[in-house]
Amino acid sequence: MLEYPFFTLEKMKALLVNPYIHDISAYDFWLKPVGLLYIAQALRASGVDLKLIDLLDRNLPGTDAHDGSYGTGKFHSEIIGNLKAYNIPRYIKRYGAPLSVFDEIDFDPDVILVTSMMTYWYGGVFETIKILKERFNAPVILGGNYVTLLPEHAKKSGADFLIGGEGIPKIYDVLEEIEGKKISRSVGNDWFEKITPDYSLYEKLDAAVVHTTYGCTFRCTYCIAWQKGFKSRSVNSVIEEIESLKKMGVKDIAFYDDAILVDKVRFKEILKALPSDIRYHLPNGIHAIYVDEEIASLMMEKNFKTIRIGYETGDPYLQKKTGGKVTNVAFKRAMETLKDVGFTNKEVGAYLMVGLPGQTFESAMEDVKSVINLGIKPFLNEYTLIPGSIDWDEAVSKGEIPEDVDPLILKGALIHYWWKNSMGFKKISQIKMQVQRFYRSLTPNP
Ligand code: B12
Ligand code: SF4
Repeated sequence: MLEYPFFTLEKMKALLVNPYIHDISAYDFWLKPVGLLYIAQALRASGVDLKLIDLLDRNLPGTDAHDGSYGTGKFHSEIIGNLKAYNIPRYIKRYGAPLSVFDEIDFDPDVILVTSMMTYWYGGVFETIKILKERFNAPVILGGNYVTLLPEHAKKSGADFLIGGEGIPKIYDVLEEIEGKKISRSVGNDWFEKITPDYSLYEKLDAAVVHTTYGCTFRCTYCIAWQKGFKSRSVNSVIEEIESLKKMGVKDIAFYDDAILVDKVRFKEILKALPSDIRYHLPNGIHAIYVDEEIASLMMEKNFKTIRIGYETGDPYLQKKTGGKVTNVAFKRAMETLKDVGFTNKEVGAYLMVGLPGQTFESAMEDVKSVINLGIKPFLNEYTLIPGSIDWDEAVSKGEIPEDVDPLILKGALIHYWWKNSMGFKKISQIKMQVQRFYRSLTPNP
């Protein structure tokens, strides 16, 4: 447990904001602004007064958000625009609480910290900052994934300070600049072991996200998680965090790790020590190559309700070319192992990517069939070209993508309308229809 040191920032008030999403679709898969909640804990330890507005919190008053299963659910949303300028027949919506929530805020911050996640969600970040600037007279610091990947673009956000990368310890430097005095630095590069996300900022919390590792040891060409390096926490700190979430009334915990199975010995120890009476979820694809019988049985015993495996493509050439995290043999073996201990397609699903550069319609269709034949649900991810990824660098250097492209239209569901390296949205729609037919076949006729 962290010992809170002598405070030097006791009077500073920070408003923490998880911004709106502007997108054509969005769903709450246990979404929590984990990075911002880590920053919050670091600042709390320095004596800062904190208030959180999580605009994506479905428990906020005035929303018509709906609950789905196990703590997931639909966001409140409003149509705010369209994509006619790009010849794409889709509407843009604002996802998150109605604008009236800003009238309810009874807090006068000295500084405002805004987080960001997907690069293509920048519109929601910009709008949120604009509202905050109109409502409060305080400098805005913007951090998170979008700033890390697109620092130049983020200069247009309206924020006064941008912090890319891990955020700790840089946040102290920026607060010192704003305050003009020294701050007690409670954590440094060791933040991942020493602190946990500050969930006490939520009035009502049914579900929470936990990270047991940060970053990834693989190096896939379409991903950027590996650029974060790799850190892993001690078993004790993970279990302590989950025990305290349980005391707060949390019923569902989603692990958001990129590479939770990489150290199998450690993960098995975590599984053995996991508290009961909680449902566990692995929504972020796990690595097939590390699934073994003991892991599968422990996950069954410990009430894992959502397991997703990152299969992406069954084309051996593309598997290798994109980073080699999975093979067909490893995938099949992992599926059999999970089924042998009693998991069914209710819990287990495979992520399949569609629209990868070089992927044919026929091979993607084949992948859907082979996943269904294994008795597993396919979950399609339309390929997103991520700024800063190896694929991005290649596409920009070959002139296939203008470097100043609007990040919004790189999003999976949009890039396939226009990018010549993709099989195209018409073919992707056919693959989606195939998957929908399968889903309908699972629903009993009334
Ligand atoms: C969990 C996760 C998911 C979850 C939930 C996503 C969601 N809707 O929130 C699931 C599994 C559902 C998911 C799905 C997808 N994801 Co995802 N996902 C992640 C993941 C693994 C973790 C994010 C996280 O919680 N990190 C942990 C926290 C602690 O780190 P952090 O957020 O970066 O915060 C740190 C710093 O940024 C900083 N910081 C953060 N906020 C602030 C604020 C301030 C003020 C400061 C100073 C600092 C600061 O401090 C923190 C501590 O160091 C990231 C990869 C990654 N490793 O980050 C990908 C990632 C965000 N996802 C990505 C993608 C592409 C997707 C999908 C589109 C995949 C697909 N093709 O379908 C889907 C679409 C999701 C959707 N539409 O919602 C990409 C995003 C690329 C982009 N263009 O931005 C990432 C980066 C992974 C990748 N493939 O490279 N995802
Ligand atoms: S796709 Fe998965 S395995 Fe590959 S680098 Fe990203 S997180 Fe790691």
